[in-house]
Amino acid sequence: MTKKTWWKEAVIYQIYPRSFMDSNGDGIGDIKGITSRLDYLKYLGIDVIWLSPVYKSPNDDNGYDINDYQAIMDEFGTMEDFDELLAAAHERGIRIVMDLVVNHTSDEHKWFMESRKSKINEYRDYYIWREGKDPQTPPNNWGSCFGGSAWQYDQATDMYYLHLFSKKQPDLNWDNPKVRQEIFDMMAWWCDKGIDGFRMDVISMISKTKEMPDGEISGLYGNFEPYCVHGPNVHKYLQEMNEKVLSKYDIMTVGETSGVTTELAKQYAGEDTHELNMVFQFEHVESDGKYGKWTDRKIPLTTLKKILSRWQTELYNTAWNSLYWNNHDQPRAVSRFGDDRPEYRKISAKMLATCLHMMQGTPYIYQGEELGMTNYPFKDPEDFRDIESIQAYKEWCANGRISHEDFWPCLRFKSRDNARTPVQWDDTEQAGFTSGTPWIAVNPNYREINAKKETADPDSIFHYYKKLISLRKQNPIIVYGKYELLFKDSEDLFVYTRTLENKKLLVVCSFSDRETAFPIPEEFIGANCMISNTENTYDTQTVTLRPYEAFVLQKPDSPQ
Ligand code: TEU
Ligand code: CA
Repeated sequence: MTKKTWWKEAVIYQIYPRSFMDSNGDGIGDIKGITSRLDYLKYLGIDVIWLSPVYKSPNDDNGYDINDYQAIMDEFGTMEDFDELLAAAHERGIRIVMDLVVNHTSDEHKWFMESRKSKINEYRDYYIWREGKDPQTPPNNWGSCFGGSAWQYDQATDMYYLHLFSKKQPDLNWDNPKVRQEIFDMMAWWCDKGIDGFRMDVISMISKTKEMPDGEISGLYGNFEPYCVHGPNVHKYLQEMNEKVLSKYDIMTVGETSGVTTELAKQYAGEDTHELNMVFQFEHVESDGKYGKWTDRKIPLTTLKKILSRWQTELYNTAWNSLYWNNHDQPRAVSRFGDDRPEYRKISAKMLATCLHMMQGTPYIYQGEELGMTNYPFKDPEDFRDIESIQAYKEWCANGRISHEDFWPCLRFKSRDNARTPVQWDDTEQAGFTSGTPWIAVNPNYREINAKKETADPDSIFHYYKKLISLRKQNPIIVYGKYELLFKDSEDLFVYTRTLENKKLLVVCSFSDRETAFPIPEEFIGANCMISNTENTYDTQTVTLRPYEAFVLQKPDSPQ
């Protein structure tokens, strides 16, 4: 049986600090900005903030390249600002989970600056160095996630270092016990400060095979996955981390584990495996690619249902799910899985929220999702700030592999910058995000879509999220009930039940922009409606669902 824990019952809100709220007019979101909006988050009802990285960083990848794990990025403020944020959050009963980026550091981290100096430097073995095949050729054909080779030549010692992301993000060598101890000490330092957990960046990539052969070519480079993802010692290292740090504190952990299967998740996040509390799986956001991850098409509903349902049933009573539609690396949920045309944006955003929040797992809301924020209307590659989007355009398009016409719709649909435009607070200049010039453009729809308007309107997406969150607090069945999918072959409807003891819920979500007839299952006729995104009633045998309608029925308790 699933043990009851606070993090299973929690709702998490992700903040990408650069784009959340700017307090001093330099156009960049900051920690004081976050503190100033805690009452808004309290009102929404969330329990935990996942804070994307706020550490010192040269910002090659917006803070995911860290050069000091125990200091705050200048643009974001000071350690005093952070302490104030943590205290102010705790006062309101909100916990803070830090982003832990320890697969790699910045190349400007002191460990790396030492490491590259000489082959006998005491930090040499903190990173992964190899001889080239010959002076002009890297050790193998692996490509990095952001384009180009995964190896960077370094003149000082005439060797290459491994970087699975940008060349300013060298991979740490987790096989070196000193590296592990440094990381564990740093984690304990943050825990002693009183933080409430870690979201662990690409934690499935920390262990690499000793042999590093060429990978299977996909595109211009070889694939490193079989050698670097879910590598030989990853579970051993996480168990060590758990024993030395995590188990000593009442904190929560979530691993970012791209490529994870349900089988692997049972190990990473099993009830009794002593590694992590939960992982992020990627199947539902990585099954739509056309050119690598790039695409302009929607995942078919039957595929989406199959994936999410498998995670629901496979992890039941053995491991724990995380639930999300989007984050700082993904396009906006309503544009991707819903329908952001003006007449459908609001209703489809509420439908997606219903569909996700009624499943088993800990739901994550990405900043602005509760407002129904949409993708940005990018016009040309100059509009991008994100290293991944900029590099992808160069690698796929500029060299003529694919025409601009074919690639552009995919790039603008999937670009991570869709999620990174500033949170739209009100209808004033720059959406109230900054009094200066924002580091990335505000979505021009901010006069229509903003927090001021959403909080004022009781029928808004914001208030719908607020209601879903409070329903979770009142109904253990939403957290602990058993999931079952109905109508699996429907391309229009996502329907499932949740069952706990003598209680049962029916969740019906239309993913269609047309009306759909839905036969209410016998046992739910006359049931209570817990929540709905329309004015419809559900007491007849067949209901005609509006486009993107969603509702939840609660069967009256059966006699015991
Ligand atoms: O993302 C790593 C990851 O799994 C990638 O697939 C990611 O989705 C990327 O967008 C490739 O398409 C994490 C962070 O969330 C991301 O922001 C960082 O850029 C990356 O690690 C490196 O730290
Ligand atoms: Ca600022």
